[in-house]
Amino acid sequence: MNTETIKLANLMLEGAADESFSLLCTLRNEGWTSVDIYQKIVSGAMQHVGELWEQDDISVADEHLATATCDFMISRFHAQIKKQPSIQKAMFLCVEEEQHTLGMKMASFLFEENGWQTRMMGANLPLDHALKAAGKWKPDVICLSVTILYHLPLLESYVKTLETLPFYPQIMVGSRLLATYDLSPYCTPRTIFITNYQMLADWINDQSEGNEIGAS
Ligand code: B12
Repeated sequence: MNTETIKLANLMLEGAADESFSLLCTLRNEGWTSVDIYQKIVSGAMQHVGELWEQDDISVADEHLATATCDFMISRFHAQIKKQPSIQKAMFLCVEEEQHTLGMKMASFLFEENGWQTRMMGANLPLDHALKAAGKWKPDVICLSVTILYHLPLLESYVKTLETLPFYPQIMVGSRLLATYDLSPYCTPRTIFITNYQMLADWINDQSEGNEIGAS
């Protein structure tokens, strides 16, 4: 873990919103890409916070403060990034009971930077509501996020049900569990699995080069 990552984790643990934001801006000015800032710095810092929490070196309140500061910081950082004109549409949601949203949120920012319209439906969205919202907005891609192992059985019903929509959306799944588990038994052969933001950026670039969504 590099020094900037640890520095950011410490700033977030202090609730230092302005300084955390400035750190990301400094890295951007030094030439870091959004992909690397989100992956190496922000994700790395949150993982570090998780480790401190697991080892009982910080309290639940400390971890909540770091999470809230992170959420605010990435939104502020993304707000000042130039976006491309929007054409394609991507919708983001966590399966029911799932509260971990930061990974999915940064993924949505990368879509936006690359000229996609997005709808962030956030944590804990029941399937029937997800289905209705998607049916109305008709996104090209529906991105699902699951972090907690015991939420995995729900993933199957989300993927299979959302794929029945008549406009045939591409389903994408992002999860820290992909590093350890094969999630394909919970999905369909068409499902795309994304483990990190470079992989996502490559997939998005592939779409803008004219490859049909889902073709891989
Ligand atoms: C912040 C946090 C929380 C916050 C989340 C708030 C929020 N708004 O997100 C709160 C306090 C709510 C929380 C609650 C809990 N948490 Co928690 N949490 C974390 C922590 C510290 C950081 C998570 C994070 O944001 N990481 C940074 C992001 C960027 O990483 P990520 O989510 O993995 O995303 C990456 C990829 O997976 C991918 N990705 C993820 N989603 C998507 C979506 C798309 C479309 C794409 C393309 C990519 C993508 O992109 C990222 C690339 O790096 C982790 C520690 C850790 N190691 O991650 C624990 C952790 C995930 N939590 C854990 C646990 C146990 C819990 C609780 C059960 C604790 C409790 N007893 O209440 C609850 C469960 C809540 C629930 N029902 O969901 C465990 C999970 C263990 C496990 N094996 O399941 C962890 C690993 C901590 C630990 N070491 O024990 N948590």
